[in-house]
Amino acid sequence: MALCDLEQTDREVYDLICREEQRQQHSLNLIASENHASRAVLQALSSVMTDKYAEGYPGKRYYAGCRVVDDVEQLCIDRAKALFGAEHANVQPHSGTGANLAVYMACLKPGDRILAMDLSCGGHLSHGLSINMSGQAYNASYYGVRHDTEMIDMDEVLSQARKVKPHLLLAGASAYSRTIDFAAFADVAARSGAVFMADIAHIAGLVMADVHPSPVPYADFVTTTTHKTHRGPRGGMILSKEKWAKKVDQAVFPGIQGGPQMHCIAAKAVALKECAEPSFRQYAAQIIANAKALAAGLTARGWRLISGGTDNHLMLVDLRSRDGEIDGDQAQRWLSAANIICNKNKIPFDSRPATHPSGIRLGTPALTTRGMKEPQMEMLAAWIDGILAGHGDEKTVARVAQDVARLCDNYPIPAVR
Ligand code: DSN
Repeated sequence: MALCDLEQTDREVYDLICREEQRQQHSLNLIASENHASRAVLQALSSVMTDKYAEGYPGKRYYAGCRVVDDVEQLCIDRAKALFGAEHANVQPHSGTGANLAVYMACLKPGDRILAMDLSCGGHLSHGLSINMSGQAYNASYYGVRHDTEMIDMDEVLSQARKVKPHLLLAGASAYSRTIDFAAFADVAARSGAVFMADIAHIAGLVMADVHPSPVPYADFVTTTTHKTHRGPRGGMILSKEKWAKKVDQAVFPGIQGGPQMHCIAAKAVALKECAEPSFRQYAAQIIANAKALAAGLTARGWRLISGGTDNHLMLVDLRSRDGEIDGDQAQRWLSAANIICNKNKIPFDSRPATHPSGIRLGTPALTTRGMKEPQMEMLAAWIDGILAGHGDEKTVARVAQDVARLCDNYPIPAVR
């Protein structure tokens, strides 16, 4: 994208931005939580909206001059409510973790009990991990996945809920490849007297496109980021039932944040408009079709996937399945040398440490944005297999890097189209 003034003012930052644009263009991004925002979203992000302080909410600000930003925030709220079918939306959270902390503040007291998915089975650090604020302020317990199926077992969730008696039951994950039964979670919450929160940061785009069931009808609170399958700017959002609206708004501001980032809210509004287009539904369906194609290609080559496959945008590869010697850190480095970018990840019941886990996580949202389809996923499966089976040998990496370069040239990222 043209950045003429930046080039004049600050050549160093300009060069770094150009380098990052080139890095993205010349690599295949399989990080399941990343995507490429549209040029329209990027333009809203770099607008004058960044200049405005607007503590408070539309019509109730602590600063003058908020007439226009009131309109943009209200537009964003209205679009979020309409698309998700939600009673209330708060679009101010700066991040998904912030959105989660705000929900806890809205409905819990310090020391209250949370029941959430174990990080080692695919949960998230803001779901009560001791090194996160959520684990220091609240008392977290976990459910996991079954040993045999590596899927969530709702009977286990119910029995955990009966034992723990959580104030809040949390569904949602950052490394779980199967459909989450939100209706069943809501049932467990109702039977154990807990409020129900769903964190759909990873699958929000799939939910909006109706290719994954929505938790909105069932949950007291739904949190999300806006930059993963959602494909908007980096940020967060909370949807809730109307009865929680006031508490949610107070928890976001002044509870955990000061002024909202109006340029980001404008960009969230743009992304929501894009998500309402029929083409976004096709995009979301293709994300899943691509994930299934990549999963099939890897499985056919002998790589075992956690739970045997995927229903959504991601998969976890059990690296022990073909070769007990490989760990996720090596796999990440070898693939990265050929410009295939993914992240090492623990797998359920992993005996290895997080720094050298037994898995890698692969996701298709970013490649699907570039227009890639099933045939490209099949090629990718062959390249990943070649590199891992060859333990990152230089010749294979160099050959795959050339193939990757050719593929990237044919599928530009939105910023360079
Ligand atoms: N860091 C994100 C992910 O990669 O899944 C979750 O916040």
